[in-house]
Amino acid sequence: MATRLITQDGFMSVENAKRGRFITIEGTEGVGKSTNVAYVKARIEAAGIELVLTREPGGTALAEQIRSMILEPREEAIAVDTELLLVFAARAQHIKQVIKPALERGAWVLSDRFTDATYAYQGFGRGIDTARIEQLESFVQGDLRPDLTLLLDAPVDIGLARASARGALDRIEQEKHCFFEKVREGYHHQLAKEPQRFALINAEKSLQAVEQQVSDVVQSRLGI
Ligand code: Z5A
Repeated sequence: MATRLITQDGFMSVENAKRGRFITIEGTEGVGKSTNVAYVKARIEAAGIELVLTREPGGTALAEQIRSMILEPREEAIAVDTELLLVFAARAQHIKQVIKPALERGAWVLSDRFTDATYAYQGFGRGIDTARIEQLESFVQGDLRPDLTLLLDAPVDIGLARASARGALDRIEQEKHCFFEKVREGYHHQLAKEPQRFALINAEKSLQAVEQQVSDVVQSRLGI
């Protein structure tokens, strides 16, 4: 029996023993996240499971506005702390309005990026102290962490070539090559910290070979 609670800020919270699964997909630019998100979504839905597909930064109207603030190229340089706080402001809204309610009613949530991206981009890429990110992570997320994270990994040059073939680059995509090398290192650091949560996918291979690896992970880790 679900217990319905109204939290201090007026959002509905349903405490339910049958929490859904929270799956995230991560990686540097152009490694194939969007492509593989579509594949995982199709697998979950084919298993008859309710799925909420979402992304970060974004996932709600307000969080999507914050995404535009973060990604649109602009004259004024954004301070690294501002960028970090914007990412977590969007995440707070996303969690409250979308992720938690879905998980609590038993739906699965598949997010194109989540907090590992903050450790990789703002932590390793921008050089913000990891301890500061950890503080914000516990403040905004409490104990919410993904159950499974697919890390698509490929050399930076390959991903950037795939991404730039698509057209105009956003503010972060305009960073230099060495920035993305640090981001990739950040993802490997996250993987080493929590190997049991991650599934490492070699995204350098052909689309078909990548999909096969993702399919194996979906079967072995999610049982579908
Ligand atoms: N960001 C942050 O800084 N901090 C945070 O906490 C969070 C995010 C959450 C969000 O962008 C930006 O926000 C991101 C980090 C920052 N940085 N930037 N910019 P995003 O996630 O929406 O977009 P992205 O990272 O730039 O992803 P992308 O460029 O859309 O790439 P993708 O989704 O990984 O790739 P794709 O669109 O699936 O594939 C790219 C192309 O390659 C496409 O034509 C595919 O057909 C092709 N492709 C894919 N796989 C293959 C293989 N295996 N072989 C050949 N071709 C392939």
